[in-house]
Amino acid sequence: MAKAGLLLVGEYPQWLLDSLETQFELHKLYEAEDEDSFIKNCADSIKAIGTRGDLSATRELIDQLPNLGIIGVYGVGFDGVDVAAATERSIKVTNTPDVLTKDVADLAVAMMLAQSRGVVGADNWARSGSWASKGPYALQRRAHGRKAGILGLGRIGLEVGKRLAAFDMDIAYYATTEKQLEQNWRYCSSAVELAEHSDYLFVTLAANPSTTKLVDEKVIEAIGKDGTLINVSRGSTVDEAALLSALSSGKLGYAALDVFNNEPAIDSAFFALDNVLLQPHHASATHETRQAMGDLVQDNLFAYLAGKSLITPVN
Ligand code: 8YV
Repeated sequence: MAKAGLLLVGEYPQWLLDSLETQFELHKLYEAEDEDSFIKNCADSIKAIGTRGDLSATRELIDQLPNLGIIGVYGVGFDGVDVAAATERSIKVTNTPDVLTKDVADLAVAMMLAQSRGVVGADNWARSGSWASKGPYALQRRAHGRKAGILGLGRIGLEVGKRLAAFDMDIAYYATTEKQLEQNWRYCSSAVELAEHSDYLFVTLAANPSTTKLVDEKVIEAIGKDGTLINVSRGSTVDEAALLSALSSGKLGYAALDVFNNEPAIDSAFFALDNVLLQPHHASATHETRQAMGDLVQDNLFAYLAGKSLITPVN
């Protein structure tokens, strides 16, 4: 019997492709010269889509696949998937939560420290010989003991907060409702209130229509000329034009960003700014976590083929 078709929207690690191929016929849409004809040629055989947190599965694509039963996301964020369109046809959607939470939180804290202490610039200073020829590197900014704000207290936000507590930071958070926490973190009922509290504002929101540009001009300016915005969620949660304007004018002091609009071809205006730390959307990109994410997306897809319960469904 012919293997079920798996339509891959974006690249997966080779080890994962090799393993998926034991049970699926792989169709690599990202290699197609003409996507429309590629899809038409394999549409009837496709039982599953494999996509990623930074990629999509649109209603237009879903509607072209009459026998589609599952969309597996290699990532925790499924904002690129039209879940409503999938659900209308009882197509299941799965993601890879939990296995990446702590690595993402680690990088968020690393970005705070790298930005506040000038780690990248200091490396360049030492490596270029400036230390010998020009003397000590410029003084930087303290992180421990300062005020931290966590915008979105889901799995990742909670792990960020646990890490920041070890830095003796005064922690507050924003969520749609106040949470019953073990920690005595202050609840702020708006993003602006949280920003006004924060020296370091961490964006750990889930990306969805209600969080699009939640970090707007008012929030950005409330962080202030001495404050730092740190984003490990999605570019869509921040008004990027307002961010660039505030960083350029000094209304916002600093930023440390792992996510952007239009990745990977991000706005070149970022490149001219010396008060922003740029990271290439790699918060989950460790060997261990990407292995665990791959295992989980595969476990979901194989469970679907076997008619078993899915491990991490989102609908
Ligand atoms: C990656 C992510 O972008 O988990 C997510 O939603 O954004 C990241 O883990 C991606 O999913 C893996 O390539």
